[in-house]
Formats: sequence, structure tokens, C-alpha cells
Amino acid sequence: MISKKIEAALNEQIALEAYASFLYLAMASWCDREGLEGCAQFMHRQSDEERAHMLRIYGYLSETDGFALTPAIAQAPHEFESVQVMFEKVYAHEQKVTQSINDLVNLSYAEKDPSTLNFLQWYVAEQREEEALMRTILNKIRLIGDGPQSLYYIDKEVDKFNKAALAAEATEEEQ
Ligand code: OFO
Repeated sequence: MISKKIEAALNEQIALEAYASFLYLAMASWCDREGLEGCAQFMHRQSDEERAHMLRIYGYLSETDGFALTPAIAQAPHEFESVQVMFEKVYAHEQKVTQSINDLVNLSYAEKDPSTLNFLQWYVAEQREEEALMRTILNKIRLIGDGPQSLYYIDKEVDKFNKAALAAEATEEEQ
């Protein structure tokens, strides 16, 4: 059983995760059109992850006798000035999500809700990882430069993260 306040805040988080999923899907489509195959795959993966983050909250609300509300999604941007600008937007969005998770943690303390506090720990760790990943990619793009001659290399660099994620999944499946 969770309080109405916590239920409402978790539903806001559902909306934020859903928006992230659609934002990253729009980015995947843009990358695909621009011929950035590695970046497109990366953004598809991120989009799927955000949907999984959203569904995790559905599960928690169901487990705690709360009610998950399926959100309306605002139109995400379709066009991006450059691949660097796109990743800057990703990083900014992840920082916004981190702030929202931190607010939820503080609300759970205020509401004396150890179960939600415990549930949120997974998100705290996930956001730390996601922010670090996006910062790493942005730093690489800044080093390479995102002029037309650099796009091929940027795409290859981002594709290394896809390959690393696939390898990690394969190892997990083996265990
Ligand atoms: Fe779910 O917001 Fe990023 O990871």
C-alpha cells in the first residue's frame, strides 16, 4: 500500500520515462535518415530501455495496490542541428530524469515509505550509469569534432557501445 502522493509522483515518472522512450525513438529515426547506423541502433536500444524503465513502475504500482496511468505523450522533436546537439539533448534529458528520481527519493523519505525508497535504488544507480555513458559519448564527439568528415568516426565510436552492450547481454544469458 502506498500513499496517493507517492502514487501520483510515480505516475509522473512513468510519463517522463515514456517521453524519453519516444524522444530516443525520434532520434533513432533521425540518425537512420542521416546514415548514422551505429547511432540509430544506439538510440533504438535507449528507447527500449526507457520503455522497460516505465514498465518497471507499472509493476511496482500493481504490486503495492497503486494504479498506473498510461500517459499522453507530447510530440518529441524530429530534427536535430547535428549529432552533437542531439547527444547534448540526451544528456540534458537524463539529468532531468535524475533530478526527478532524486525528488522521488526525497518524497519517499518525507512520506516514510521504505518500500518505495528501496524500489528507487535501482533507478538511482541506473541514472548514474546513464549520465556517465552520455557524458563519455559527448566528450568523444567534442574531441573528434562533428563536422561532415567526422561523422563516420563518431558513428563507429558510438557503435562500440552497441557491441559492448550486446556482449554484456550475451554474458548474462550464459550465466
Ligand atoms: Fe529511464 O531515464 Fe534514462 O535511463
